[in-house]
Amino acid sequence: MTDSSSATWLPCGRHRLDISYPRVMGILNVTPDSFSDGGRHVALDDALRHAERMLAEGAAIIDVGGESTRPGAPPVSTQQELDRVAPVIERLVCELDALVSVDTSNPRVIEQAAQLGAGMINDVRALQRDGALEAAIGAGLPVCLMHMQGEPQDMQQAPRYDEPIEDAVAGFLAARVAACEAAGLRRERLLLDPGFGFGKTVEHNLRLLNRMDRLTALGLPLLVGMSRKSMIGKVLGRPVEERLAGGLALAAHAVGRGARILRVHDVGPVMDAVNMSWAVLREGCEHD
Ligand code: 7PM
Repeated sequence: MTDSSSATWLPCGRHRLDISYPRVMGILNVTPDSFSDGGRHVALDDALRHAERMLAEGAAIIDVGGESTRPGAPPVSTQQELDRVAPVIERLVCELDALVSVDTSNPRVIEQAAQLGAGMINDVRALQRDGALEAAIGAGLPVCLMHMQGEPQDMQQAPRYDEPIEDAVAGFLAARVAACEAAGLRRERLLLDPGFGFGKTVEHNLRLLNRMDRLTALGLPLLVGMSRKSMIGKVLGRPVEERLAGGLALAAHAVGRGARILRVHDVGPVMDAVNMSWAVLREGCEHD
């Protein structure tokens, strides 16, 4: 898996990322509820320390998000979002030389993050906000396009689909890829994400995971985020702090179904699950 002759490099600004094997993206939330409230600098230092630990545990990417996409969360202003993410991105890039992804839908945040040295854009709204597509083209960075039905405020109020969920998600993502390409965003810069938990019941999520072949068929690398999500809570009856083992099972499954980037909280344990699952997959291929 470290054979450089089979490497698939994703150019990410000052970095490049080999996605010929599954990689782990560590989640760094910088919403006010996420780190200690002992003043801005304490919170910033805590965030940096946490990122450093995730990198030491094997994370290839740190995903910095300042807008809570929690169901029911209030929207944040551009200035608020910038105030939260900009200092963190700056220090992650300068002090840790980290490959930083920015979890945002806001065109101003996309621009600013790219200027500060971020290497990837992660947009749960798939660049559908006014100006986001143009900002992403200007940034020249890879973009993760995620499927969401509805908006965080209402997406979990009895989500339903008129067709099989995998058709709805694949159709949406294919249309977003087409729109991005038509606007001048190169296909090689795109990643796709089914958006687990974003306007989906637990049954939708489980089916989507089983039918990920419908998404890999689109020919772009897949990113998935299931870490600590309520689909684990609902199946196992576990509160959020007891969802690690369930998340590891899902991570292993996602690798088996073709995911190339896993967005997670618990980097160390997930690295083991991912690498073990990948070892089985590779061994299988030797006999093809
Ligand atoms: C509360 C509920 C807080 C849900 C945070 C969340 C994804 C993402 C998020 C994902 C991509 C979380 C989510 N989830 N970006 N951002 N894919 N690309 O659990 O699944 O982290 S926020």
